[in-house]
Amino acid sequence: MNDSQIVDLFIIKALKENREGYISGEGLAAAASISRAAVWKHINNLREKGYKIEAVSRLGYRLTSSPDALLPEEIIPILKTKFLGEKIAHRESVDSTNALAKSLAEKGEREGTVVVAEAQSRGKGRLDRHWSSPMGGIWLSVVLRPKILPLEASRFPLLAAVAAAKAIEKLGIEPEVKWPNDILINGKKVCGILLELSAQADKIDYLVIGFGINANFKLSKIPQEVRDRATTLSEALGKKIDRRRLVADLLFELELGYRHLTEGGWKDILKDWKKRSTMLHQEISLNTLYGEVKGEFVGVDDFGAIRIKLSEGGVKTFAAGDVTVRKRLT
Ligand code: BT5
Repeated sequence: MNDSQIVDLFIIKALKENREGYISGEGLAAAASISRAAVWKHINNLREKGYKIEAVSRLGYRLTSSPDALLPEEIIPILKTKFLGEKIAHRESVDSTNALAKSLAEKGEREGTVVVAEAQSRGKGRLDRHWSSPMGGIWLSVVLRPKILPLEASRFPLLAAVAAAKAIEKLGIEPEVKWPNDILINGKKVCGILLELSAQADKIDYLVIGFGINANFKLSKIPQEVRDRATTLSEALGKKIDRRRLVADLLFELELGYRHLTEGGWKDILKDWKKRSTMLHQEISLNTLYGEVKGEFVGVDDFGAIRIKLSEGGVKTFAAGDVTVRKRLT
């Protein structure tokens, strides 16, 4: 974060703590160790971001409303993380937060940086599928640099799904996880996760984990063919959610899980994931790049791959694919 952003954060915090009254420009300048002209510049900058700040001569400034946006000024003060989200790059609109996070990571961006956008024009799913990303959702990517073998990276979609599910549960909803990277509510997709990485043979340069959470928008904002299999948190709850709180909870859960994973806690993460899976032990079909396989979903292996007891006999493991339930066995 640069000095100017730190001052913005400081001013917003001071204004929020004094909503009832006015803070003088002089007082703000002294507290932030900047000139009164600089205070004026920062106030204007914050107004451009959507903050409504009243200015009354001889009295000073008063915050009358904050924008409904995932601005660092809104998220950082409520974060409970140690390093995740220390730096947040916010965009009104971007092609893809994963693409931006990757280009920042290529330039050496440190671990824990978050990219978040109000809308995406070219949101990505797996296999270059399109991810609909209208205003009101949470389109967010995290840069990580784990010291693990590239082969262990396939644990991250499950780790991320558990973190997102736990954050959503705080809203009083019981979501389910769907292998490998989806979160569903009543069988409909509310969140998708996209993991991208850059690695050498024995070392990960960086990982980008992208979360697409359908938070506060009407389903009519996404294409018909997607709509039937999708839902939003506001639809599930019948009211808008506080997106800032959800982002803070998600980053907290992700950091907790990440630390646990690097300390050897994979088994617990998998247990947490399985607890939230309703497809385990069901008859499923898995669509892979090499065709369709059918059988019972019997488990997830040590590297996050799906294990299927094939209808024609034997158990096989698959690293990628799309699952559909064919028959509920229980
Ligand atoms: C995913 O892919 O589920 C991963 C989605 C990750 C999106 C995030 S947003 C922030 C970050 N930046 C990015 O550019 N991407 C990540 P997959 O399992 O392949 O699912 C894609 C399929 O989900 C599409 O083919 C549609 O059928 C469906 N879909 C598209 N948009 C959707 C939405 N908003 N809600 C529910 N389903 C959707």
